[in-house]
Amino acid sequence: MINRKEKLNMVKGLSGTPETGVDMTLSQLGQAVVLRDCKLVKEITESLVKEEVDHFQILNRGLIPGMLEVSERFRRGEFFIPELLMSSRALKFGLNVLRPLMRERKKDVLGKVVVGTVKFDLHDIGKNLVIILLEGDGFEIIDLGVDVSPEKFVKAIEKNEAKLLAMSSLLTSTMSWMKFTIELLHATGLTRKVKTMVGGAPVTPIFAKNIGADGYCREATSAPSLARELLGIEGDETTVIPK
Ligand code: B12
Repeated sequence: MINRKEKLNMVKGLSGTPETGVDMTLSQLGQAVVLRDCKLVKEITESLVKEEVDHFQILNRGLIPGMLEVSERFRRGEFFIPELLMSSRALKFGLNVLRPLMRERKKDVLGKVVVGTVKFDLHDIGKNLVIILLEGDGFEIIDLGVDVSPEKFVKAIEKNEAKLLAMSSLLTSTMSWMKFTIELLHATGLTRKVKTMVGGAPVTPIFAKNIGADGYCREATSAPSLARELLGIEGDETTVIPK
């Protein structure tokens, strides 16, 4: 039976270059996501927390690069859907360790954000990354899940008095539901109260501009700074769509 230390030594780390200390462990965490090893992901995340490594570092330099590497390998045809789903499950083991700690740390809520994948679309891996990053940054999240209709988005915004709506779409055939949702926000007068941001692989800055979204970012990692910028909190390297 191999113990954890031996197993860790066998995990090379994501980047090819030699690393030491925390850098190496973060890199190994990413590799454990790629290897779809739920137990190892949990163990490495817990050990990094114990070493008092910043939770954002664990996410941004460990778990998320691991998941992005998996989607890249999928794109290259090296991985298939089962691998992708198993890695996403492994990622959740890490997120489950971090989530309660991140919630505990960020007591001051920056604002409520309604998040969901649009109508007829069941993809949620990217959306869930956006959620954990926004939540970790101090936003309160109302997660509507997948296959969310414009009416459901509007109801949740009204009920929760949310300041921001974040929509995800992974299918070209469902992207137009972002547009329909923004149209409904206009019709109900909610655009005066709520900002919108959109993302997902097929979404582009031009599409975001054309449908009247307030912001777009390609990667989940930029979502917190875009959200802050849209709400006038602070922000930098993201795209607020000029009207
Ligand atoms: C996993 C997957 C599935 C899983 C979904 C499981 C789940 N729980 O999500 C399952 C097997 C269910 C599935 C089903 C289908 N899928 Co699929 N799926 C994928 C796959 C392989 C990976 C998507 C993924 O999770 N990537 C990893 C995450 C991390 O990346 P991401 O989602 O892009 O998110 C990143 C950014 O886009 C961004 N982001 C995402 N959302 C948001 C939101 C905001 C606000 C912001 C700021 C950022 C942001 O942040 C993330 C990290 O940076 C892609 C192929 C691919 N390479 O993308 C196809 C893909 C999206 N699927 C595709 C298709 C066609 C389908 C099906 C129609 C297949 C079928 N014939 O049944 C069904 C549709 C089901 C439905 N109604 O939704 C096509 C879409 C083609 C198109 N352009 O329309 C793709 C591109 C595959 C392909 N090459 O053909 N799929």
